[in-house]
Amino acid sequence: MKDSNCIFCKIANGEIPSATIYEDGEFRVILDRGPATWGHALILPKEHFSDIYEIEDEVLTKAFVLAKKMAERMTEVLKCDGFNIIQNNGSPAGQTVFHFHIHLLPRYTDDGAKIGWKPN
Ligand code: DGP
Repeated sequence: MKDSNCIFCKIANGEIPSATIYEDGEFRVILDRGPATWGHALILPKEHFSDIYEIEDEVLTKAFVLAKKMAERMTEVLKCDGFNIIQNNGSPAGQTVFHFHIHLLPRYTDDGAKIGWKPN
């Protein structure tokens, strides 16, 4: 259900303009306003779910299938060298907007972005 106070609800449903790179009936993919790398984008479901615990499995599945398709297409277009697909849940994990979203992060050799978890 739409949350009238949620900025990503407004963006996903076209009430606030955004740099949209893909849209269908259920999702909008926009460029992040503070890109960590060139082409950093976000998949937003049009329906409001605050995080992975709340999102319906069917929507979650479609969101990650879309993430794969976007990664394939963005890799072709941007000619990036790698790709992070990141999804944060809760403040300690870095979530700042409480509307489920998936980060699409094209990576470039030596891009210097401090992203990506590595085991010690
Ligand atoms: P997270 O930290 O996982 O909740 O990511 C939120 C991301 O959303 C962060 O990279 C900044 C981006 N963001 C926040 N507000 C806006 C906005 O109004 N427009 C756009 N394009 N991106 C936003």
